Amino acid sequence: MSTAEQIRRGDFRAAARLMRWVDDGDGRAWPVLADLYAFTGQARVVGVTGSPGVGKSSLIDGLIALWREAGRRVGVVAVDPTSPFTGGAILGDRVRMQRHAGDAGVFIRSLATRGQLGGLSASAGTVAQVLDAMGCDRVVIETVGVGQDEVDVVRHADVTVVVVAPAQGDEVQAHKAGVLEIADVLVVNKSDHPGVERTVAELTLAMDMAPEGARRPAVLRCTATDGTGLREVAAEVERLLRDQEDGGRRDKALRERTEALVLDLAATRFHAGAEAAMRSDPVVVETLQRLHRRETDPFRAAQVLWERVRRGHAGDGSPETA
Ligand SMILES: Nc1nc2c(ncn2[C@@H]2O[C@H](COP(=O)(O)OP(=O)(O)O)[C@@H](O)[C@H]2O)c(=O)[nH]1
Ligand SMILES: [Mg+2]
Repeated sequence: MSTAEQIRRGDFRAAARLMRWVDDGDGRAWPVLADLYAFTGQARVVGVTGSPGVGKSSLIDGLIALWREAGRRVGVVAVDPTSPFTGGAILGDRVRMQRHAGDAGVFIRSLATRGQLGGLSASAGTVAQVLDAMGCDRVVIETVGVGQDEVDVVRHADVTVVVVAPAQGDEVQAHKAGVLEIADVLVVNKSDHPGVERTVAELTLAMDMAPEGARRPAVLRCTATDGTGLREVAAEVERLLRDQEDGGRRDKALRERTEALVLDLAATRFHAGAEAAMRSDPVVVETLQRLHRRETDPFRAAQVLWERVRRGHAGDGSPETA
């Protein structure tokens, strides 16, 4: 049986191995991913993003329980590039979502590195596809909402939930800046903490003042640790997913996402080829020497590099290509 088939039949160990390959940028992942692609497109992907410690994992834990109640299979990809030590975030998340550990309808996977298949975003999107092919109908991508890479991750989501904690002082300003563009649902978690009313009021006001045509995410409060407000968050997510389906917007989004993935993958391959060429292609090496002697410039050098990689000379030192 092929690895892809094993994974489709729900072999967790084969799936975990594939995801590790994706995480490590190991080329053995490629043919398996290629075989799995035909079986993707069923899962709805929910991005959950926000600063470390706001309660994303706790919220996801609650959502998993509700989805399981509804008979859904759930996959989670946790991305935490701010924690290079696989221990921290991942063990933490495992513990947080521990009660689902023995449930065959839940698959939780953490990505530790940026991967080489196309950066963090492509790795997360790829792992989400694997979960999709495994038959998960809901896939959550948890990501720390800092930095462009992390924001890019939500491109793979149908619906993005931004989680914030009650703000102190000027924090609300900072929240507003980052969340208006990407949030479909805005969750003020830790509503058992002081400052929640003010935070909800200010965020609601900010959303109301959003320009015409901009997203107007619902602002919901929640206490992930005791489940207060959780059903409302889940209901809003499901409502948005249904809306997309009814409006035919889902297919369009899926097409855009798949094309973006192709771009990511192609760009990554170009980048790898270009790096190899800079070391080993005599024409490129010579061009770089001329560059350093100021006999050419970075713009022309980039053109030479592009042409050499495009024609497949990278790493090929044979005389006729030189
Ligand atoms: N008081 C309170 N604590 C919470 C709430 N949600 C999460 N926490 C706690 O906040 C800490 C960080 O939660 P976690 O889910 O790991 O946050 P993440 O880093 O955003 O994934 C943990 O100690 C949680 O128990 C909440 O609604 N109220
Ligand atoms: Mg977390």
